[in-house]
Amino acid sequence: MNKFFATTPIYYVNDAPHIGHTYTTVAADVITRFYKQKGYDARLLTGTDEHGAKIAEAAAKHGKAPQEYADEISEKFKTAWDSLNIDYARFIRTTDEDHVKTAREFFQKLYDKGAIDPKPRLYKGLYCVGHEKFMSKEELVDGLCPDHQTKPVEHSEENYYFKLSGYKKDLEQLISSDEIKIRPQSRKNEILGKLKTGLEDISISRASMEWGIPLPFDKGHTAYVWIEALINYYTYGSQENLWPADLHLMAKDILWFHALIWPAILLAIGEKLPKEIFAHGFFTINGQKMSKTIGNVISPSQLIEKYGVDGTRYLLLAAFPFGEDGDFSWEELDKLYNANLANGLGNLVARVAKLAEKVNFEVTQTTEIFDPLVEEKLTEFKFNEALATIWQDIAALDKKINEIQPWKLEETKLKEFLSSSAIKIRSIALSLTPFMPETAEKILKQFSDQIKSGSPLFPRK
Ligand code: ME8
Repeated sequence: MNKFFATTPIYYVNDAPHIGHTYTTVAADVITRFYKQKGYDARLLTGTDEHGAKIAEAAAKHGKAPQEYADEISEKFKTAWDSLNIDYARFIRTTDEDHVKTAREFFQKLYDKGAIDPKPRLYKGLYCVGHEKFMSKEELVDGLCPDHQTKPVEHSEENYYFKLSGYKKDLEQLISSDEIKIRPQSRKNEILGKLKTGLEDISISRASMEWGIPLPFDKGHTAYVWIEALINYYTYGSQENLWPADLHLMAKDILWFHALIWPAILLAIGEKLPKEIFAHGFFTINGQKMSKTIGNVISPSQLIEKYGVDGTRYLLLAAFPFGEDGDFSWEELDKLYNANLANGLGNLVARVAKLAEKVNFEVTQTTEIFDPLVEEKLTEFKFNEALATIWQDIAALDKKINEIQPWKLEETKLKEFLSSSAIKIRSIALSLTPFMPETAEKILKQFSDQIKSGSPLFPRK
């Protein structure tokens, strides 16, 4: 059996999940469900990133121990993904015992292979806790991290170093040849461009950060949280015989870690490399960056409450091209919902079902097909185009009904028309399955045997 192993980033547990995390997770779920539908052993790994300064500080702010705080927030992510029908194979936490064990073994291997300098040395730098990374002076704006509006911490301590600089040539070759496929193409070019300017060795341990995994070869240090977090993919993948990953999905903010540091440390221990890394865009809300201070953070439960589970899944991926930056606003989402779900799909299904019910129409042929164009778009991560393709079919059938006016046809002709319409609707539902699994199932059920009118799929807003 072919396998398909996809991952989302593991999200920080400093705060509850929002629409940003939801976006990536829904996209990853749609892709994984699509491969499953094609007959692959398709698995999705998601979870939470729980060690390091960012989490320790958030916990302290709430007067809690890091583990207690991580338990609480991690549960919120899990609940959110469950309520959104995310079909993950494993929800991994970096505090899980098996991950801690794998991470320690991984660091030991890096050390034994000579990829880590044998002795720590002084590292000085400006550390942004929000990013959990060092920032160069050029990246700062007026001395502040432009993403978090915070002043980075001056850091000066003995750290172990990973010899990243030695992997420049290999990485250039692997990335330019698509052996590690980085997409969209523009991001690949960006990474290759950055690579040209050179790679520096990186610090991979902390001497003063207790909330982390102690290094197996020096208990006085904990593992740098980013390296430890990346290993989560390997914890699950190697255990399940799924390594290498077929797809790491994320936004562009963390592509650097996935496209360069992650392959380098895998190369260092002689492991296989991920096949594809896809970085989608970053979106804003009403043109503004999402932030607690502005008060425009949208939670997955707010979306579900308003649009339902499948409505939310649809709207996130239909709103703008995947890969590019975009913008969400409640007004736009309402508009899309009414036009394409309440009208569009919902209306078409109700219309045909009503006609069929009147004449006791029974579906005898179930020859639906998954639209090959939708399949093509999905393999290229063009979610909004895949959906647009399905909605063209919806519009075409709607138009045909308006033209033919089947309610004026005599019964045999009407039944012929219903028969071909039912097959089209079933095909639409089949192609919709990875996006809107519950709705698709409902439609397929309704359009089998004797068709009956049902309650509206998407009540109008
Ligand atoms: O970076 N637009 O976790 P994180 C699009 N723990 N996507 C967004 C978004 C937005 N406005 N906001 C968040 C971390 N995301 C690390 C990852 S992996 C080994 C460790 C999504 O909680 C997007 O997927 O900051 C982005 O890459 C991710 O959330 C960052 O999540």
